[in-house]
Amino acid sequence: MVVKVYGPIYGSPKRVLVCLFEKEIEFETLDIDLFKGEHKQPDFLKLQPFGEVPVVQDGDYTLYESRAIIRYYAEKYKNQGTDLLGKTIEERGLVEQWLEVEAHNFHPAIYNLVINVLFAPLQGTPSNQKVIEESDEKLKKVLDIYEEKLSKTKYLAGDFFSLADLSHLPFGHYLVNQTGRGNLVRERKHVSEWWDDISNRPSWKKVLEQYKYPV
Ligand SMILES: N[C@@H](CCC(=O)N[C@@H](CS)C(=O)NCC(=O)O)C(=O)O
Repeated sequence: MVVKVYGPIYGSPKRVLVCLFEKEIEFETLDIDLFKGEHKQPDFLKLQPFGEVPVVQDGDYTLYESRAIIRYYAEKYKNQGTDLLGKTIEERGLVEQWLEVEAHNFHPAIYNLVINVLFAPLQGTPSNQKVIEESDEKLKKVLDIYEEKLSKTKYLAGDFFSLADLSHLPFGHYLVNQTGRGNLVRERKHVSEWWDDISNRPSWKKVLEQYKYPV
Protein backbone atom coordinates (compact mmCIF):
# COMPACT_ATOMS: atom_id res chain seq x y z
CA MET A 1 0.00 0.00 0.00
CA VAL A 2 1.56 3.31 -1.11
CA VAL A 3 1.48 6.18 1.39
CA LYS A 4 -0.65 9.13 0.23
CA VAL A 5 0.51 12.64 1.18
CA TYR A 6 -1.83 15.63 0.82
CA GLY A 7 -0.61 19.12 -0.14
CA PRO A 8 2.95 18.48 -1.41
CA ILE A 9 3.69 21.99 -2.67
CA TYR A 10 3.40 23.60 0.78
CA GLY A 11 6.05 23.91 3.48
CA SER A 12 4.83 21.58 6.23
CA PRO A 13 4.03 18.68 3.86
CA LYS A 14 7.58 18.97 2.51
CA ARG A 15 8.79 17.99 6.00
CA VAL A 16 7.01 14.68 5.42
CA LEU A 17 8.18 14.24 1.83
CA VAL A 18 11.86 14.69 2.67
CA CYS A 19 11.49 12.17 5.50
CA LEU A 20 9.84 9.62 3.17
CA PHE A 21 12.69 10.02 0.65
CA GLU A 22 15.28 9.55 3.42
CA LYS A 23 13.45 6.45 4.64
CA GLU A 24 13.02 5.09 1.08
CA ILE A 25 9.27 4.78 1.52
CA GLU A 26 7.11 4.76 -1.60
CA PHE A 27 4.45 7.46 -1.70
CA GLU A 28 2.08 9.37 -3.95
CA THR A 29 0.83 12.92 -3.51
CA LEU A 30 -2.60 14.54 -3.74
CA ASP A 31 -2.89 18.24 -4.46
CA ILE A 32 -4.85 20.54 -2.16
CA ASP A 33 -5.20 24.19 -3.20
CA LEU A 34 -5.05 26.33 -0.05
CA PHE A 35 -5.63 29.48 -2.08
CA LYS A 36 -9.00 28.08 -3.21
CA GLY A 37 -9.83 26.95 0.34
CA GLU A 38 -9.87 23.23 -0.52
CA HIS A 39 -8.47 22.48 2.96
CA LYS A 40 -11.68 23.85 4.54
CA GLN A 41 -14.05 21.66 2.52
CA PRO A 42 -16.07 19.01 4.45
CA ASP A 43 -14.33 16.02 2.80
CA PHE A 44 -10.90 17.30 3.71
CA LEU A 45 -12.00 18.26 7.24
CA LYS A 46 -12.99 14.62 7.77
CA LEU A 47 -9.29 13.78 7.36
CA GLN A 48 -7.82 16.84 9.11
CA PRO A 49 -10.43 18.61 11.27
CA PHE A 50 -8.19 21.67 11.76
CA GLY A 51 -8.07 22.22 7.99
CA GLU A 52 -4.29 22.12 7.49
CA VAL A 53 -1.88 20.13 5.36
CA PRO A 54 -0.18 17.65 5.54
CA VAL A 55 -2.28 14.57 6.11
CA VAL A 56 -1.09 11.08 5.24
CA GLN A 57 -3.19 8.04 4.51
CA ASP A 58 -1.42 4.72 4.87
CA GLY A 59 -3.97 2.04 4.11
CA ASP A 60 -6.78 2.75 6.52
CA TYR A 61 -4.45 4.62 8.92
CA THR A 62 -4.71 8.44 8.76
CA LEU A 63 -2.23 10.77 10.45
CA TYR A 64 -1.78 14.54 10.54
CA GLU A 65 0.70 16.98 12.15
CA SER A 66 3.92 16.88 10.13
CA ARG A 67 6.24 16.25 13.08
CA ALA A 68 4.07 13.41 14.37
CA ILE A 69 4.17 11.90 10.87
CA ILE A 70 7.96 12.05 10.56
CA ARG A 71 8.42 10.55 14.04
CA TYR A 72 6.01 7.76 13.07
CA TYR A 73 7.83 6.82 9.86
CA ALA A 74 11.32 7.20 11.35
CA GLU A 75 10.31 4.71 14.05
CA LYS A 76 8.24 2.38 11.87
CA TYR A 77 11.07 1.99 9.35
CA LYS A 78 13.95 2.33 11.82
CA ASN A 79 16.07 -0.17 9.90
CA GLN A 80 15.30 1.12 6.41
CA GLY A 81 16.95 4.10 4.70
CA THR A 82 18.67 6.74 6.85
CA ASP A 83 18.43 6.28 10.62
CA LEU A 84 16.95 9.60 11.75
CA LEU A 85 16.48 8.91 15.47
CA GLY A 86 19.94 8.25 16.90
CA LYS A 87 21.37 4.98 18.16
CA THR A 88 20.84 5.30 21.93
CA ILE A 89 18.01 6.66 24.05
CA GLU A 90 20.28 9.58 24.99
CA GLU A 91 20.73 10.43 21.31
CA ARG A 92 16.99 10.01 20.81
CA GLY A 93 16.36 12.40 23.71
CA LEU A 94 18.53 15.03 22.03
CA VAL A 95 16.78 14.50 18.68
CA GLU A 96 13.46 15.08 20.45
CA GLN A 97 14.82 18.15 22.25
CA TRP A 98 15.93 19.78 18.99
CA LEU A 99 12.72 18.80 17.23
CA GLU A 100 10.89 20.70 19.96
CA VAL A 101 13.27 23.65 19.56
CA GLU A 102 12.51 23.68 15.84
CA ALA A 103 8.77 23.58 16.49
CA HIS A 104 8.59 26.13 19.30
CA ASN A 105 11.55 28.48 18.78
CA PHE A 106 12.55 28.44 15.11
CA HIS A 107 9.25 27.75 13.37
CA PRO A 108 6.90 30.41 14.83
CA ALA A 109 9.30 33.21 13.90
CA ILE A 110 9.97 32.07 10.34
CA TYR A 111 6.29 31.16 9.85
CA ASN A 112 5.28 34.72 10.77
CA LEU A 113 7.83 36.06 8.32
CA VAL A 114 6.56 33.80 5.53
CA ILE A 115 2.99 34.92 6.16
CA ASN A 116 3.79 38.63 6.40
CA VAL A 117 6.62 38.96 3.88
CA LEU A 118 5.53 36.47 1.21
CA PHE A 119 1.87 35.54 1.48
CA ALA A 120 0.25 38.81 2.59
CA PRO A 121 1.33 40.72 -0.56
CA LEU A 122 0.23 37.77 -2.68
CA GLN A 123 -3.21 37.75 -1.13
CA GLY A 124 -3.51 41.53 -1.13
CA THR A 125 -3.69 41.74 2.69
CA PRO A 126 -1.56 44.17 4.75
CA SER A 127 1.75 42.94 6.25
CA ASN A 128 2.24 43.52 9.97
CA GLN A 129 5.55 45.41 10.28
CA LYS A 130 5.73 44.95 14.06
CA VAL A 131 5.40 41.17 13.71
CA ILE A 132 8.12 41.20 11.02
CA GLU A 133 10.53 43.11 13.26
CA GLU A 134 9.83 40.96 16.31
CA SER A 135 10.22 37.76 14.26
CA ASP A 136 13.55 38.94 12.84
CA GLU A 137 14.82 39.66 16.35
CA LYS A 138 13.60 36.32 17.66
CA LEU A 139 15.20 34.43 14.78
CA LYS A 140 18.56 36.12 15.35
CA LYS A 141 18.56 34.99 18.97
CA VAL A 142 17.56 31.44 18.02
CA LEU A 143 20.26 31.27 15.34
CA ASP A 144 22.88 32.53 17.80
CA ILE A 145 22.06 29.53 19.96
CA TYR A 146 22.28 27.25 16.91
CA GLU A 147 25.67 28.77 16.03
CA GLU A 148 27.03 27.97 19.48
CA LYS A 149 25.70 24.39 19.32
CA LEU A 150 26.87 23.77 15.75
CA SER A 151 30.38 24.97 16.64
CA LYS A 152 30.55 21.87 18.86
CA THR A 153 28.73 19.20 16.82
CA LYS A 154 28.16 18.79 13.08
CA TYR A 155 24.37 18.50 13.44
CA LEU A 156 21.92 19.71 16.07
CA ALA A 157 21.52 16.53 18.10
CA GLY A 158 25.16 15.44 17.70
CA ASP A 159 27.46 14.27 14.92
CA PHE A 160 24.65 12.52 13.06
CA PHE A 161 21.94 13.84 10.74
CA SER A 162 18.52 13.39 12.32
CA LEU A 163 14.86 14.38 12.22
CA ALA A 164 15.85 17.52 14.12
CA ASP A 165 17.92 18.80 11.19
CA LEU A 166 15.48 17.52 8.57
CA SER A 167 12.59 19.35 10.21
CA HIS A 168 14.29 22.70 9.49
CA LEU A 169 14.46 22.17 5.72
CA PRO A 170 11.05 23.44 4.48
CA PHE A 171 11.04 26.75 6.35
CA GLY A 172 14.83 27.06 6.34
CA HIS A 173 14.40 27.16 2.56
CA TYR A 174 11.97 30.06 2.92
CA LEU A 175 14.38 31.81 5.26
CA VAL A 176 17.42 31.51 3.01
CA ASN A 177 15.90 31.69 -0.46
CA GLN A 178 12.50 33.35 -0.41
CA THR A 179 12.28 35.99 2.31
CA GLY A 180 15.53 37.88 1.58
CA ARG A 181 17.03 36.77 4.90
CA GLY A 182 19.85 34.51 3.75
CA ASN A 183 22.24 36.82 5.59
CA LEU A 184 20.88 35.58 8.95
CA VAL A 185 22.31 32.17 8.04
CA ARG A 186 25.38 33.31 6.09
CA GLU A 187 26.59 35.62 8.90
CA ARG A 188 26.87 32.58 11.20
CA LYS A 189 29.71 30.34 10.02
CA HIS A 190 28.56 27.07 11.56
CA VAL A 191 24.88 27.61 10.81
CA SER A 192 25.85 28.41 7.22
CA GLU A 193 27.92 25.20 6.85
CA TRP A 194 25.12 23.17 8.47
CA TRP A 195 22.56 24.67 6.10
CA ASP A 196 24.72 23.89 3.05
CA ASP A 197 25.16 20.34 4.29
CA ILE A 198 21.51 19.54 5.00
CA SER A 199 20.03 21.41 2.04
CA ASN A 200 22.34 19.56 -0.36
CA ARG A 201 21.09 16.15 0.67
CA PRO A 202 19.71 14.27 -2.36
CA SER A 203 16.39 13.79 -0.51
CA TRP A 204 15.82 17.54 -0.20
CA LYS A 205 16.97 18.22 -3.76
CA LYS A 206 14.40 15.70 -4.96
CA VAL A 207 11.65 17.43 -2.96
CA LEU A 208 12.57 20.79 -4.50
CA GLU A 209 12.77 19.38 -8.02
CA GLN A 210 9.52 17.45 -7.88
CA TYR A 211 7.28 19.69 -5.73
CA LYS A 212 7.72 23.42 -6.42
CA TYR A 213 6.71 25.86 -3.65
CA PRO A 214 3.67 28.07 -4.42
CA VAL A 215 5.88 31.17 -3.83
N1 LIG B 1 1.31 21.95 12.95
C1 LIG B 1 0.89 21.65 11.58
C2 LIG B 1 0.91 22.93 10.78
C3 LIG B 1 0.59 22.73 9.35
C4 LIG B 1 0.50 24.02 8.59
O1 LIG B 1 0.80 25.12 9.09
N2 LIG B 1 0.10 23.89 7.33
C5 LIG B 1 -0.12 25.03 6.51
C6 LIG B 1 0.64 24.86 5.19
S1 LIG B 1 2.38 24.89 5.44
C7 LIG B 1 -1.60 25.10 6.20
O2 LIG B 1 -2.24 24.09 5.98
N3 LIG B 1 -2.15 26.31 6.22
C8 LIG B 1 -3.51 26.53 5.91
C9 LIG B 1 -4.29 27.16 7.02
O3 LIG B 1 -3.78 27.19 8.15
O4 LIG B 1 -5.40 27.63 6.75
C10 LIG B 1 1.83 20.60 10.98
O5 LIG B 1 3.03 20.68 11.24
O6 LIG B 1 1.36 19.72 10.28
